[in-house]
Amino acid sequence: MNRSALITGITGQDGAYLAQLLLDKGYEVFGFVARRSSDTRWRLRELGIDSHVKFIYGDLVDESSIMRALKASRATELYNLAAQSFVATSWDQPVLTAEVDALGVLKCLEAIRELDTGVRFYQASTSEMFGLVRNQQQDESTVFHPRSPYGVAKLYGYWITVNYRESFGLHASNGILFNHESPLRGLEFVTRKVTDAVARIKLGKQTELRLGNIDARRDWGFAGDYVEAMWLMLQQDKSDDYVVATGETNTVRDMCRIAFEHVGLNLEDHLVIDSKLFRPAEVDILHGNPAKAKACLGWQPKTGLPDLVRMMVDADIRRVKSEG
Ligand code: NAP
Ligand code: G4F
Repeated sequence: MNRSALITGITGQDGAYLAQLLLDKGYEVFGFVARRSSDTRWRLRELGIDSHVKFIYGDLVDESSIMRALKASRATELYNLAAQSFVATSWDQPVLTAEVDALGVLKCLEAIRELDTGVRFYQASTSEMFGLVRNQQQDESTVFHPRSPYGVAKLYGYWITVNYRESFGLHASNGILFNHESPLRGLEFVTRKVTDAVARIKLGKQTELRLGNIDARRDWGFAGDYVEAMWLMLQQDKSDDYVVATGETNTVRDMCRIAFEHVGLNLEDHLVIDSKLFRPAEVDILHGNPAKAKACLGWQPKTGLPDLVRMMVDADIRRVKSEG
């Protein structure tokens, strides 16, 4: 059977790994890409798949472009990964964040409803929706209390996906993914900021690393493992919502230590705490319980934090060396 998928956010970290996974499975992969003034396809090139993806220009704020992309691609699966995904930016651009991360989801669902061709839908929901958590592991029944305009916008995306499933019988699933990282992570996120800095310090190109709240705890997994869970959700007879996490939680400080120790450096010699990098409201701890995804999807995380961090540091050392 010929299978085709349309991926919004294909130029992002998850989009690149998901495109690679689907191409490996024999899918025809269409990438829904926003027009930008400079090149955004470096991740697809790093994975060697740029020329295998068929690109369609569009933007999540423009419903007509989503409709056109669905028609042109004849996709049977739509993965909505596009978002303003950086939490800190959501306090500076809350309206844009809501337009893309909340209403953008509704626009995808409306396009699917209108076309009525049975397209299966994946929504990139997030553990940021849990926000102010009590002291237990978060699962699909945990109460939401988002702490940022990003988390609030994503919560709308989550509920409108549930609502269109219940109202119109769409095959629409939410993956509630905890933080996941990789060598393709954007430099603004803390793990990649740290591994890039470690590489530069090791190679004599930088001396300090400025961070905000290093006591925050996150449940960090590898993006390459997590895109498999996205695909599995759309292969189920019934759509549903799933937490995807490792079940382990560590502080930013723990993560930094692994990165510095990997290259024989001492974190305390280089770390500067900068109060400007603290957020107006913080998510202090995220700790997921992926039992449902394990039981129903047969999904397992394969990469632990130490291996993930070492993989990222090694990739950044190679990159920084190649800069000359
Ligand atoms: P990312 O690297 O920041 O990628 C975001 C993607 O969205 C990029 O391709 C970007 O395109 C695209 N995009 C942004 N605004 C758009 C618009 N208006 N129209 C069309 N495309 C637009 O994010 P990621 O880490 O891969 O995450 C993928 C999704 O999962 C996001 O929805 C994120 O919120 C969610 N999520 C991520 C994590 C995580 O830990 N990574 C955890 C839970 C949920 P450009 O390249 O042109 O900017
Ligand atoms: O790496 P972060 O920016 O990721 P955050 O805010 O947890 O969001 C990521 O994961 C979410 C899933 O839970 C996604 F939905 C979202 O799209 C994104 O992918 O920050 C992690 C922690 C925070 O507590 C932050 O305050 O690291 C802390 N931190 C400390 N210093 C820093 C820094 N974060 C960044 N980005 N930069 C710092 O200098």
